[in-house]
Amino acid sequence: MTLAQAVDARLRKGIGRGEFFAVIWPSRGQEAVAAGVGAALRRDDRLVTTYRGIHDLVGKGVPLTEILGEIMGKSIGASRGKGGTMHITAPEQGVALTTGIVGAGVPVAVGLALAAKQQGSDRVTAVCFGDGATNTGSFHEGMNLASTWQLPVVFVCQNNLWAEMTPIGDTMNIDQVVDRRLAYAMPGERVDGNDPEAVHRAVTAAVERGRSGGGPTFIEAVTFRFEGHYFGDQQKYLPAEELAAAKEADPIPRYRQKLLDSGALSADELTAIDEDATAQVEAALAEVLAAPAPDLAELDQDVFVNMEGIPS
Ligand SMILES: Cc1ncc(C[n+]2csc(CCOP(=O)(O)OP(=O)(O)O)c2C)c(N)n1
Repeated sequence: MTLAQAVDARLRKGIGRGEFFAVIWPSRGQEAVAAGVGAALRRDDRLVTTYRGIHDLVGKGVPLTEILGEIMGKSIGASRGKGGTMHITAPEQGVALTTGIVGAGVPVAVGLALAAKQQGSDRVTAVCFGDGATNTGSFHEGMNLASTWQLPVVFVCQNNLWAEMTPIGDTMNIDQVVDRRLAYAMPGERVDGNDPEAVHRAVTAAVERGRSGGGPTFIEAVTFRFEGHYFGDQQKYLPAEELAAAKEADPIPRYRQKLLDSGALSADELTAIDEDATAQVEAALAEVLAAPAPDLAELDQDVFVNMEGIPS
């Protein structure tokens, strides 16, 4: 959680003061979901997420140089600097892709899970998306096939209550996104997405179900995005009281307090974790800023795979 927050904060600071150029959709506020999902997955389990998924990549263990490098178009980026925030792939950590097409990650995740099943692998695929994505056809098509074929997919809706500048109540006539699973006879639950332990518990159970052949699960993690849709979004459409109330439930100070109250960690230990996160981000950033842009000669490399000879 802390590391994801540090990455987001440093990116916003650097872009804001013109230190570097990057386009981001801030994940501040949603870190507990990423931490709970990432900690519940095995390294070889697959993850598909969105443009807002930088926190998810951190949670899955993608090296910071690869994340920051890709966002800044550098050759050391996960996609060699040619994909940007919306096209990050990190196969060694099981990250199949981030996507800017709302809902499009869902059928990709279903395909990855189908491949695992056909290969006899016990790999599970988790897919993160927003509440708005659950209004798309691709979401429903993916849910239907995952259920029909009982595929090992964990659907994680990071419900931050807004889709761009539109509140959730303007686009769906249901009280809870989790109810959408009922149309596909899929098990699932709605959890507090600002509680990393609640997310972790739910995703762990879902992963076990998928791994043991029990099929897909749908999890709705209710959270909030504090910084608007994109970096620079003034959020004039967002009622100030709603933002203030959401910040009351900020997962980072809340979990810090919980760890202190339970005696799990001391204030000094928590401060050391914060300092370590900041140091990791600064070290990665220095490396990224010093790295070159991709060479023009490799412009058309890694953009096409010849499938000849690859078994279907
Ligand atoms: C298929 C498609 N339709 C519309 C858009 C434009 N668009 C970009 S983000 C967004 C809102 C998505 O909201 P949600 O799924 O809740 O995710 P969040 O941004 O809140 O994380 C929209 C409509 C798009 N990128 N792709």
